[in-house]
Amino acid sequence: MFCFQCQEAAKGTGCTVRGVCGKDDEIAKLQDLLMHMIKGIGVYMENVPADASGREKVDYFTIYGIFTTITNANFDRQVFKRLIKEAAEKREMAAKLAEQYNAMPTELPDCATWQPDDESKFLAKAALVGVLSTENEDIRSLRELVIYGVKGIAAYAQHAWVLGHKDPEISKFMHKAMAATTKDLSADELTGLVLETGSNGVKTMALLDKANTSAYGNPEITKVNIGVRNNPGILISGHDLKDMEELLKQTEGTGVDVYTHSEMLPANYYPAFKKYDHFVGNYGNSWWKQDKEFASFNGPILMTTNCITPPKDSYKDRVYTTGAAGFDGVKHIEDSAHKDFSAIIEHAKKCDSPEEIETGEIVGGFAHHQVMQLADKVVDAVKSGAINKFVVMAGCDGRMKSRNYYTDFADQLPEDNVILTAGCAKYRYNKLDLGDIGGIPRLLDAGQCNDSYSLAMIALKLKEVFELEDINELPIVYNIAWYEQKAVIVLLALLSLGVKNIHLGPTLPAFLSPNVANVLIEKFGIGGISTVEEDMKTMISA
Ligand code: FS2
Ligand code: SF4
Repeated sequence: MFCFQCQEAAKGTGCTVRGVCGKDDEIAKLQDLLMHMIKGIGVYMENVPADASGREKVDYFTIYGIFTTITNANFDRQVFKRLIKEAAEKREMAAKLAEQYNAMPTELPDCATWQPDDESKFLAKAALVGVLSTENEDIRSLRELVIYGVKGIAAYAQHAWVLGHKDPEISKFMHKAMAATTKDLSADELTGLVLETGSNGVKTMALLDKANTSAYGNPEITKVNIGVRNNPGILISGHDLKDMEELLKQTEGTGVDVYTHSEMLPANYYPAFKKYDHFVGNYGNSWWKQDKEFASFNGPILMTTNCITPPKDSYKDRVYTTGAAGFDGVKHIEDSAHKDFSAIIEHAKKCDSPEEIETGEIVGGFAHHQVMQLADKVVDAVKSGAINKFVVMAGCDGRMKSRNYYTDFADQLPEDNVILTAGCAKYRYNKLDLGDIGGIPRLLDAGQCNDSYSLAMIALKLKEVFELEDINELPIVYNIAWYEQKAVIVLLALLSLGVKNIHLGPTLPAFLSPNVANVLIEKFGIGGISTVEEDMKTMISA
C-alpha cells in the first residue's frame, strides 16, 4: 500500500505497511481500486450534459464512492469489494449515457475498460493503479491534490444530496477532474484544474450551507452543555445532519437522551434541533479522543461519517455506523429515506447513563447569518480599534503532540484579536476562557469544517463594508490546521477566492512535491508554522 492523503502520513511521507489511521494494506488497496473504477466512470461522464436525464444514479454513486475513501470514513473491506463491482455497473450506465448524448470519449484508458469480475484479482490489480503509478512526482502531486480536493467535494455534496440539494454541474466537474487525472496533462493544466477544484469547492459548500439552513434554520448563538444527565444516552458523531434529525425524532419520548461528539457539536446551534428536550449537549472532544470518551459514555455511539478510529473491544459492540461510514465487524444502519435507528435506541435503554467527564458550557453558533446580525457591532469594534485582527483558525484536529501549538497560539493571542473557527480544530482551544470584546466573544465558532464557507462569507462581507478592493487588505490572518481531505477542499476554496498568505499546519502535506509546494508558496504565499512566539511576531504583530 501507499497512502499519503492525510496529515498523519507515516514519517511525513506516506503510509506503506499500515495506515497510522488503522487502514490496513488490503483496505488501502481496495480504496485505490475503487478510485480507479470511479475515474473510469469519469472518463465516460465528463462530456455528458449536466441536464442529461438518467445521470443521477451515476452521479450519486461517484459522490458516495469517493466519500467512502476519505480518511477515517470507512474501514469495511466488504463495502469496498461491493462498491468496486457496483462501479462496473455504473460505468456501463455512464457509457450508455455517453453514447446517447454523443459524448463518447475518443480514448479509453484502463480504468474505463478493466472488469472487476474476479475478486481474487483485486489486490494485484490495485497494486498497479495506486498513487505511485504516476511516476513523475510533480504530476503525481498535482493529480492527488485535485483528487483530494474532489474527495472533500464528494463529502459535502453527499450531505447536501441527502437533504435534496443536488447540482449536476458539480457532479460534472467531479467526473471531469477524475478523468483528467488519467490524461497526460501538463503541470500548468493541472494547476489550473486545482483552482477549478477550489471554485467547485466554494459552490459545494454554498450548496450544503443552503441544504442545512433551509432544512434546520440558521445556526444561532448557543450555550452548549458539556455535562451529562442521568438517563441512558446515544452519542452521535460525524457530519450528517439528516441523521441527527432522524435520531432526535426517533428518540423523542423514549427516555433516551442524545449527545453530540466531535464534528456533530454544531448540531446544537440549529433551531430545528434545539427544540428537543432530550438533546442534552456535547460529550467530549475531537475525534482522536474517542477511544477514551466512547468508553466512558457507556451508551451506543452512532458514527455518521468520519472520523472513526479503530474501536477498542471495550466499546466496539456499542458502535454503529451509517451512510458512507463503516468498520469491519461494526453494526451498520442501512441507508434509506428514513433510516431506522430503533436497534440503537433499544441498545441504549440497556446501558448505563454517561459518566461525567466535564461540566459547564461552551458557546458557538457564529455562522454567517448570525455574524451578519452582529455586523454593526463588529464593524464598530474594528473601526474603533477594539478589534485589531481576526485570526481564522479553522480546520481539523489530530493526534500529533505538535498540535498543542494551536492551544498555545489561541491562548497567547493579544486580547484585541478575535478567532474565527470551524471544524474540529476548535477543540484545541474552545474550552479556554478567552473572554469577549464589547460583548463579541473572542472565539466565534461557525460550525463544522464545511462551515468554513461561513468564514469566507464573513470575510467577503467585511471587504464590502470597508469598501476594499482586495480580500487580502482585511485585518484577517489565516492559521489553518489540516488533517484530511475536507481541509484540502477548504484550502483550495479559499485560494480560489483569492485569499493569500494562508499558514497551514502542523505540517505541510506529504503529497506536495517540493516543486508543487514552491508554486503554492510563490503564487499564493502559503506557509507553514513555526513556534508560537515566532508566529506571533510574523502573523500578528507584523
Ligand atoms: Fe475533523 Fe475528521 Fe470535519 Fe475532518 S472529525 S478531521 O474528518 O471533517 O474535520
Ligand atoms: Fe496514512 Fe493518512 Fe492514508 Fe491513513 S489516510 S493510510 S494515516 S496517509
